[in-house]
Amino acid sequence: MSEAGGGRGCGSSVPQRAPWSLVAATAAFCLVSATSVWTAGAAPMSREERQKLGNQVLEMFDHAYGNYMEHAYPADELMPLTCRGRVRGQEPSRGDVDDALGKFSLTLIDSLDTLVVLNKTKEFEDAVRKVLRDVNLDNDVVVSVFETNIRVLGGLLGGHSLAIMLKEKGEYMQWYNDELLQMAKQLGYKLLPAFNTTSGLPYPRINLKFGIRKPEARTGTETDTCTACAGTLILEFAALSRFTGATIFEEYARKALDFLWEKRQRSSNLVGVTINIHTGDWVRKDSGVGAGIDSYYEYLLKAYVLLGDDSFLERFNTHYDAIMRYISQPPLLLDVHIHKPMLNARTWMDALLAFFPGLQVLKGDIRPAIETHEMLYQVIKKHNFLPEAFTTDFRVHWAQHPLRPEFAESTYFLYKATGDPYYLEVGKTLIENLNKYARVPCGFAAMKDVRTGSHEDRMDSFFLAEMFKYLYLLFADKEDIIFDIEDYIFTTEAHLLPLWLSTTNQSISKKNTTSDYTELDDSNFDWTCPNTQILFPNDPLYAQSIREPLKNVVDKSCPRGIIRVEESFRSGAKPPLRARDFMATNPEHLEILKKMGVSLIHLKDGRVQLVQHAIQAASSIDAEDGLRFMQEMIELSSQQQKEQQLPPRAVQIVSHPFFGRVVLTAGPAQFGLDLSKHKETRGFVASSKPYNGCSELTNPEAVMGKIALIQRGQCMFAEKARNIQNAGAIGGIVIDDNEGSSSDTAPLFQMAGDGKETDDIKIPMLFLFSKEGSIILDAIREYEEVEVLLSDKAKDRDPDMESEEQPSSENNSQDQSAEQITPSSQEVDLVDQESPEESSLNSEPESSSPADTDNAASVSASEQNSNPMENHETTSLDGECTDLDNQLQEQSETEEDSNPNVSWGKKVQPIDSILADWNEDIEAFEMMEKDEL
Ligand code: DMJ
Repeated sequence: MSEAGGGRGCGSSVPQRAPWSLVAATAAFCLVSATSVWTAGAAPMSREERQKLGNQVLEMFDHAYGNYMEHAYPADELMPLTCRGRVRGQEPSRGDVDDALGKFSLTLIDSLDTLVVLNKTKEFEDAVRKVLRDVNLDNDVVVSVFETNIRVLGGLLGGHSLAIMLKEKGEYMQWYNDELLQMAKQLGYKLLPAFNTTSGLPYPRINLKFGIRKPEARTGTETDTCTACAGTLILEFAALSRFTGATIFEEYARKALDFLWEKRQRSSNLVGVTINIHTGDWVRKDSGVGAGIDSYYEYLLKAYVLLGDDSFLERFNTHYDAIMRYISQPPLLLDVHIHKPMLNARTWMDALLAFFPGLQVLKGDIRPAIETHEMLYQVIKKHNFLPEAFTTDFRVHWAQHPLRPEFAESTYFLYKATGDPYYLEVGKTLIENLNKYARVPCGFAAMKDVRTGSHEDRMDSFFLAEMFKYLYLLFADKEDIIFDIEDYIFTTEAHLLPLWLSTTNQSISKKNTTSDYTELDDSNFDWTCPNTQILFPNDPLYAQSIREPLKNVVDKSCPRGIIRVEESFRSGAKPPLRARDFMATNPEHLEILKKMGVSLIHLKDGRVQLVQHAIQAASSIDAEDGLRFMQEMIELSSQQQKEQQLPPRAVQIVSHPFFGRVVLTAGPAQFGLDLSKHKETRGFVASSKPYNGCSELTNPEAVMGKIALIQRGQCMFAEKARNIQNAGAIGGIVIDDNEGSSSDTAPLFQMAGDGKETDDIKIPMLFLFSKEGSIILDAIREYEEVEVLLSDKAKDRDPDMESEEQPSSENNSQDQSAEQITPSSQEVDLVDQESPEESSLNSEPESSSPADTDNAASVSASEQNSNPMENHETTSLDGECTDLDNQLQEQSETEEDSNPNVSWGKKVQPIDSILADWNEDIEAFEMMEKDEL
C-alpha cells in the first residue's frame, strides 16, 4: 500500500468511495507498478545496467554529501565552487532564497532519510547523532515558514520515521529514543506564532528565536504569502500531531487549508499565486501549477492519502478538474487568470511545474502526465537541464537551473506506473548531464545559465533530499532497499512519512473537519483510478504511442503563443491578430485593433503608443483578444529588449584538477574579439604588473602568449586591453576590485569602450566579479599553472578534456586575427544586463519564480513595421511553420548574442499607461465577476 509506487493495490475491480481504513489502498490503486511486463517500445534495461546506474547515483551522492560534510558542515549549504559553507550573513544576501537558511545545518537534516533510502544506514546513524549534538533551532534568524516546514520539520520527521523503522528491525539505531521527534516538536512550536492571523494563513517568515511582530523579531509586517506557502503544511504538521498526540499542529494546518479553499475563485475553482494573509484577497490572480501554487495541490491529494479524509480528495478533484479545463493545454501547462480562465496569463512555463506529471500519476491520470513529461524531456534534451522558465515555443526565458529534482520525481512516478524502460533511459540522461555539466571538484554546482553552461556557487539542500532519492529509486529493485518504500508517502521535499499515521491519533480530523461540503455537487468526483496493471501489460506501447507525436515538439515548434486561441479558429474563422505579426502600416491590422478596443496614438517624437479600453471593443470576445494582444505585445517587447543585450560569456578552468568542470560567468566587452562569432580562446593565465594594467606592463615575458589577469579600476577597460595586448597577451580577464562582488548577487554588464576607436584591440576581453575572479587567483596559488578557456558557451566537459592536448598557438593566432566587432562609441563604462532575480515574482519563498515580464516591458508598435516577419506567412493553424518561420526562430536564438543593434529600444513607449489601462480592464472583469456572483 503506498503512494510511493509499488505492486500491491487493487485488482481489476474499481473501489468506490474507499472507507477510511482503505485509504492507502485507494492511493495504491493509482500507482500499481507495471514493471514486470514489457515486450515492446524502448528496449528493456538489464538488471546489471540498472545496478550500474544505481551505483553511479550512490557515487554521486557520496560526492555531494561528502563534500558538504567535509567543507561546509555545520553550515546550512555547500558552496561548491569556493568549497566552503554558506553561512547566512557572511555572504552577500541573495534575497528570499536565503530565507531557507536558519543556521541549522539544513543540508544535513534534509539528507537524513536519503541516507537510509540509499542504504547508508551507518552514515544515517552518524548523521542523526550529529543533528542531536550540533543543531540549534533557537537562532536569531528570520526564516521562511514554508521552507523550514518542508525541509527541516519534514527532514526531522522523515529521519524519525526511518529511525524507528530501523530500531524495530533490531540492528541499527537501538539507542534512539525519539530525539528527532522531540526536535521536530520544538520546531513545530517555534513555527506556530506565524499562524496568529485572523485568517489562519501563516505569515511567510518567522524569527526562530523571537517569533513574530516583536521588534527583535524583525518580521511580521508582511501582508501577503504565496498559496503554496500557506497550503503546504498539512503533511508535516499532521504527522507531527499524530506522532506526538499534540493536536494543535494538524488543527492549524487544516485551518489554513480551509481558508484557501473558501477563497478559491468560485466560478473557475482556481486559486491565485499570492494572497493577503489578513483579508484573504487574491494579490496575484494568475493561476498555474508551478511556482507559488504547486505543492498546495500536491498536499491536498497527499493529505487524502496520508490522513484518509475525503474532504481533501473532494477539494483536490475540484481543483484538478479546473486545472485540466483551463491550465492544461497538452502538452503545455499555462497560467491563466482566475477570473477569466480562458485568458492565458503568460506565454512561458516555469520549471517547478515539472512535478505535476508525477502528481497526475498519483491521481491516476496517466495520459497528460506522459505528454507533459515528454515535452519537458524535449526541453531538457535541448538545454541539458530544464531552465527555470521557458516559453511556449521552448526558448529559454530564464536560463538558471538550481539542480531542481521535479523532473526526476515525475520520471520515477511514470516509470512506476508504466514500467516503460524509456523512463530508465530518461533517468540515465539526467545522471549523465549532472556529471557532465554540473559536477565540480567540490560537489555539484547549480547552473547559472543553461545556455553557456556557467555555474553558480550553490548546491541547494533539496538536491540531496530529493534528486538522489528519486534517481536511486528509479533504478532500484525492491530488494535494493532495506525497507518497504510502499509503506510511506513522499512529502514535497521527498521526505518519507509512514502511511500507518492515517490510523493513529485520528481525533483531530474526526472532531475538526471544518468545512461543510454539502454545497458541492460531487457526482463527478473521480474516486477511482485506471488499473495500470491491466492497462500497460495489455498495451505495452501505450506510453510510447502517447509520446510519439510529441517527439519533435521542441525542435519543430513554431513560435506560438496561445494554442487554444489558434485551435478555436480552426473551424474557419479568422485567427486573432498576434502581436508578433502586427504592422502599424497595415490597414487591416488597424481595423482589428479597433475592434479589440486598442487605439494607436502617434506621439510627437515618432513613437507609437497602444492603449486598450475593453469597453470600446466590439464584443467581449474582441475585448479578451485585445487584452491578450496587449499582453503579448508587452512580452514581445520585453523579449526583444533581452535579446538586444549581450548574453554572458564563460570562463572555464580546463587544467588539472578542474578539467573544465568549473565554469565562471563572465561579462563580455564591446570591443576586442567577439567570442560569440569566433572560436574560443584558450591559454594559461598570468597576472599583469601593474595589476591594474593601466600602464605599460613591466612583466611582458610573464603574460606573453597567455591570458592576462588585470584588476578593474583606475583607467578605462580599453586601455587595460591595449596594455596587455602590447605585452603579447592573447586575451584578458578583468577582475572586479569590489571585494565580495559576485555574479550571484550583482547584474552582469558589458565592458564598454573608451569613446575612441577600439578597432586596434584584437584580443578577447572578459569581466569577472571578485568572487569568480578569486576562484582563478586561488587556483593559481594552489596549482601555479592554470589554463582557462574563454568562450560564449562552456565546452562539454567530457572525459576527453582531461587528456586533451594543449591548443596549438596557431589556433590562438587565428582567433586573434579574426574580425572585430564594431566598437562602441558610448561614453558609459558599463551597460547593465538584466538580472533575472531583480524581476522575480517572489511567489516562492526561495525566489524560484521566473521573471514576470508583465511588469517590466515596453511596447513600441512602430517597431513592428520593421519586423522581418511582415513579409512571410503567419504561423499556420495546423501548427506547421513556414521555412521562414523556422529560420527566423533559429535566427532569433542565434542572433541573441550577436545582434545588439536591434533598434527596438529606440522607440520605447511609456508602459505605465498601458499597464494601468490593462489593470483597469482586469478590475473591470473582476467587477463583472462579482456582479455575476
Ligand atoms: C523543493 O524544495 C520542493 O520540492 C518544493 O516543493 C519546490 N521546490 C524545491 C525544489 O525545486
